[in-house]
Amino acid sequence: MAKALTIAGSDTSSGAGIQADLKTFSTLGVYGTSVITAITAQNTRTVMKIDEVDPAMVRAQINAVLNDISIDAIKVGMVYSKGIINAVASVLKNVRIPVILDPIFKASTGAVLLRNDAYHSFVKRLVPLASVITPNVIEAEKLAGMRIKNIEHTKTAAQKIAKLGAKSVVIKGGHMQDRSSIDILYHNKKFFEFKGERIATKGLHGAGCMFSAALVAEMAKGKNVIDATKTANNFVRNAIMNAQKIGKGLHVAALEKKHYTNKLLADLQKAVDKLEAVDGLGAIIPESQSNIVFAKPDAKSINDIAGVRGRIIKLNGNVKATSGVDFGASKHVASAILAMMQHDITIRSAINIKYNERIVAICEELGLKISSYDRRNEPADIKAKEGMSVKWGIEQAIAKINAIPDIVYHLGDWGKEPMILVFGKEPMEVARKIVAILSKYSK
Ligand code: PXL
Repeated sequence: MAKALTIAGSDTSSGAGIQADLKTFSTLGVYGTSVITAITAQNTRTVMKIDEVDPAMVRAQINAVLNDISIDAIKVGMVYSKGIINAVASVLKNVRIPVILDPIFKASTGAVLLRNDAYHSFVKRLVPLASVITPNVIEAEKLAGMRIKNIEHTKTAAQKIAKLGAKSVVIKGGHMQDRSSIDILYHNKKFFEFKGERIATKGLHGAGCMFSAALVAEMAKGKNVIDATKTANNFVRNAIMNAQKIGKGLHVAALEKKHYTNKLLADLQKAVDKLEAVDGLGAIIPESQSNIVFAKPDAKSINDIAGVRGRIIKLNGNVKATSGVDFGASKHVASAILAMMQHDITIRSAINIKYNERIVAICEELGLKISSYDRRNEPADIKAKEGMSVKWGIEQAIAKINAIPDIVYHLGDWGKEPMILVFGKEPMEVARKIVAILSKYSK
């Protein structure tokens, strides 16, 4: 098992710091060890008190771990004081394990997490030890000594930070004002961009810690910096989309899913969990990602149909739901189910997957009933009406074979990705069909 070490501060709210790091390591299948540099008393609203750990104790903790456990990658987060920085640097300068340095200067709630009189030591002693440094835009501005207003500035700042001695630099785009959020990696004198739609949040705690911890976990597993950054970017988008209000203040980036008391939502969530556990399922997820839905028996509108809030996305070859399940969370797949239920009230669940001829052939081999429609034949008045296309397509597919199909596909159209819909009576049945398809597909 890959093993990682985080050297960071404790956060009582567990949204950030050591606690977030360990949760992230576990979720990504890496064994996490931890060295505590400082103890904070904090909640989602404020940091009330910080006590630093005696530097000799920090050194002893690091040695205790490294002298026994073969660690594959190390994260350094909150270090707070000159004494702690010296303790950490003096041990790490003699180890040959990749160090991912997350410069923690201030908490999202404003508290100082690196003392002013420690900044110089941070730059001189820790930054040169970093295989990767992961500032957000605000931290990058301080490190590079310049303002960052756009991507070009970000790239210049990354080069300046590399000159301080960090081998690779990731500047996280989350604090920029653009519509999309772009993480920029500067590595081997080249730039790599990791882009995504900006996610609206109501003030967030912990996302930065999870990003660097995910990067550490992936590097511990042996991924290179580029692939690890891509996964970390994906992973944190998930955690942000799934942010939870756990206290009265900032929401926290979260990996935990809600437990559903509503039976229909719980059944759908169970199927989502099953899909997440299927190895290699990412291979049949379309570019525009997937959703799985489950309708109330008497569903009249998409608000009566539950789906994954966000999507089911490809992550590391497998899949991950970006959030929990809820009514009204799907538009397309839910519209397909509504159309289907007009013909057979028992068909209440569906998922969309990638189209290709091989998958259709496999469905045939499995004895599934298949139909299709051609989006290019769609009448203009239907195309013009939001949400009508899918209904029209399902009607066509049912009429074509004069029966209720298990599988409906279309070959796409201008700007529309070809797609397969897999139907069933309930989500677990749909999930079982997906597992059967994949097991033939990955042979
Ligand atoms: O989010 C940065 C951070 C890191 N480490 C600890 C923290 C915080 C933010 O509050 O408390 C311990």
